Amino acid sequence: MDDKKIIFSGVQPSGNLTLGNYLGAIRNWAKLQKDYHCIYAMMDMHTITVRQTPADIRRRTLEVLALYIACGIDPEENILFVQSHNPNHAELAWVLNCYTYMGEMQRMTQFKDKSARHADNINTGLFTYPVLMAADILLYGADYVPVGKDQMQHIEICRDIAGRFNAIYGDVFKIPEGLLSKSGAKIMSLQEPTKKMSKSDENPKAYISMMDDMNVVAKKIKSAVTDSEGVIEYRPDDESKAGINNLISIMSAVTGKTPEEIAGDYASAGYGTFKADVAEAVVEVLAPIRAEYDRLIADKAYLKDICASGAQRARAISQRTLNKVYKKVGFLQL
Ligand code: AQP
Repeated sequence: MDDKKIIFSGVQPSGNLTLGNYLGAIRNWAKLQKDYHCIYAMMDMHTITVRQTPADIRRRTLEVLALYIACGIDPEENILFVQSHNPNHAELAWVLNCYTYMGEMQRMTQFKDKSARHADNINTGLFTYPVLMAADILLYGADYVPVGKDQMQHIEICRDIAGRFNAIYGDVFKIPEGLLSKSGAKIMSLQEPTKKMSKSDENPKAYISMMDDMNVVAKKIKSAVTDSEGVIEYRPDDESKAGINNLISIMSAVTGKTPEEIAGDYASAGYGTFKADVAEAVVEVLAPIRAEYDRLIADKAYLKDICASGAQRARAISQRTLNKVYKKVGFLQL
């Protein structure tokens, strides 16, 4: 093995991927593949922390893989696999559960949000989701985990769990670092811009799906909630400007200009003109990805082959970590 560092990340096939998933995560993964050994998974085990339709998870798992590739991730250079195809994730998660405190999990923002949204199904899987996520990362000795801002708290807890384990048993786990993208790290809902854009939002107008037709993408941006002030200024700390701040952030992420430059460009423009230009810029980025996705998703056999070889490679790497952990905690080795 050369001295390239290791990257691990993944997306849950819990809905159609959004512009937030793309700008906050996947787009950066493609950029990292030249300089790192990258392992990217379809995190199907995480999806069942919330009730799902089984056929949808199955279908979306291949859709997510096709999107990864359509976004420029090379399936030969990187390891792409389905989380549930590698049982080591569940096995390490169990061990780590025994080194994680209830109080730590109770503090997790995502647990609080999701248990409020799914009050009829506050299951222990939802509670211990960050422990499974810690196992996902630690199994591969990942140096960096590129994520959106919403997941940084889970990276912190992963570091705490790994550090605690190492303090007892010696240097078993590499302590990973979260990697935030420079722009697009938190794209907000188009309808409630103080909330993050989520693929499982009940209101489809709140998110831009990577599966939306381009005219739908444009329509959603044009009907994004803004304010009545009529001024295009970037004021990230002013909640009343959350809608305009979000559109500026999206424009910044797709054009590479800074939010201040964009606000300057549109200082004398109306919201209608600005929204039309944001829509055009987003469509310009998404349309070629969508065309490539349509081509890839037609070839299920190719996608399944990638899953099979990815799982084999992922198992080989992660087995070494799991063996070490089992030995350290005292499980009999034959
Ligand atoms: N709105 C967002 N802005 C920037 N980054 C985002 N990510 C998610 N939403 C945004 C990043 O995408 C990666 C994959 O996320 P995930 O699918 O594992 O789960 P999530 O963070 O819970 O995303 P969703 O869309 O909100 O899913 P649901 O609705 O199923 O809970 C992560 O790196 C995340 O930070």
